[in-house]
Amino acid sequence: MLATHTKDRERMRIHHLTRRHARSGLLAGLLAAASVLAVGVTVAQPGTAEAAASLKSLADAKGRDIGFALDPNRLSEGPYKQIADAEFNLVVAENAMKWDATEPNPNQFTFGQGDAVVNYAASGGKKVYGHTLVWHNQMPNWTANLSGPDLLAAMKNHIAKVAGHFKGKIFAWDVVNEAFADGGSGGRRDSILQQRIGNSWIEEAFRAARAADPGAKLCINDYSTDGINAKSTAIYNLVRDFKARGVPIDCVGFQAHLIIGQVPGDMQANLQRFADLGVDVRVTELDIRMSTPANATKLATQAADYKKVVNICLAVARCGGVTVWGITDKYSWIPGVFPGEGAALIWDENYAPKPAYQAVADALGSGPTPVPTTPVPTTPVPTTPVPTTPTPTGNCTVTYVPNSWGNGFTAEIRIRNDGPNAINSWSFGFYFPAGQQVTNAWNATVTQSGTQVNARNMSYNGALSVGGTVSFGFQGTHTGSNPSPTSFTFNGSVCRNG
Ligand code: 9MR
Repeated sequence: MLATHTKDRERMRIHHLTRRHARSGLLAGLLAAASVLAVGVTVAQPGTAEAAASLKSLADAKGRDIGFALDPNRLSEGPYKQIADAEFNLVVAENAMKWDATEPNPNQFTFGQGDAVVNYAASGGKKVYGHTLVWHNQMPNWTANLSGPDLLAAMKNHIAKVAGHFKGKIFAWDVVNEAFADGGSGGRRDSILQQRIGNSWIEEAFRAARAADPGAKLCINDYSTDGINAKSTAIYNLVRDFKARGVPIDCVGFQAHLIIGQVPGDMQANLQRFADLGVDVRVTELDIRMSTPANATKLATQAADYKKVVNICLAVARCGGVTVWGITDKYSWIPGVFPGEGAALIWDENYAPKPAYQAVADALGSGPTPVPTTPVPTTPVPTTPVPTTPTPTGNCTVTYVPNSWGNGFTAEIRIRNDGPNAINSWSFGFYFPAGQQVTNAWNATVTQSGTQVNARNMSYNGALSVGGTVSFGFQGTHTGSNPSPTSFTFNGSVCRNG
């Protein structure tokens, strides 16, 4: 069932990719502009995010990588950068190092965006995973009409120049991406590389990459290969053949673009069988999508799935780590390719950590409970680090007191700002567990979308000192049972329940 589902979706995905890519520049600009308006000016708080436990510190302690796909243009957005800085020890370029981005015209190279990724990583001591030297998708137009020998020469030149340019800065490259066919054939994808160069194109690519940067590990990467199936077995056979013949290959990437509730039961066994061939493995593009809108049940399933995948990697000694394919649902590729699906990442569209954040932390950590990195709204740019209040379990405490009757209820909510900073405005969120619906509110502007509720301050109660409290309330309807929400976010931080 998974195979059929994935196959149909994949056809649609491939169909949309080119169109989506063409749109992406304009879209990026619009979204960036919109986000500044929505989020307001935010600045990183030196020291605060790093001081708290984070996914990064937990992964560092385990000696594994926790990575994310970076669009360097988003780093100007405060919350994005704050999370990127604090939560990850590995960076991969979401698009900046692909063939169309780096060689838009024959033998003319543009490394500005790729260099921005490398420089960002270097500034924060993060590893860079290279993605990707050769992929049938996002090839520049000029390659479309090349003959077999010319395409092979162009591919080898591309690899030599790109891997050469980044030599010494990339610890591992996806040399070849998505070279195998969907479905059960176990064959190669029918790409122009395959058609014009023939079977040898993959090993030619790996040999060229080794020559260009002998210090980088060389990986093959693909999707729908997370479990044991015809496609993953085809890659398994290729790796075994390369090893036997001395063709350079060091690692295999499993993208893990998954659907909630569908982590393959044999994923660990699959990664292990590759590791047993003598290559490293890693989860390279993890996201776990659902039909939208999200609700508490789907988010709980998603959290359990994230935890499973991280645990699978941790259980395989040669699994280098897990990379998530983006930070926030706001910029995920999924809704544009799978309409009606999304919410696949671990921070939501407002940068609030979802249950999956804690699940990843739980899987990674035996240490202290991490405080999720969240945007900290501020107006003045502080000249010195803001003193932190020691609040290891969160930045806020919430009491939620419902008063129910028949099919109606009111709820009074009291929030304490536990720091680290005084704030000038707030946004508060939760999910209703049983179909409740807000009808009117006081002391806050409350909106509801599906089961998701968001409250924002009024003009008179946005400012809260550290230790300060604010209360608001609302009236609503329920369908007979009125269980209280269990998890609340306040300016993106998960709160303690008081
Ligand atoms: O996330 C990427 C998106 O921004 C691009 O428009 C798209 C173009 O094809 O590629 C996306 O990333 C893909 C990755 O490079 C390879 N595996 C599948 C990813 C999602 O499509």
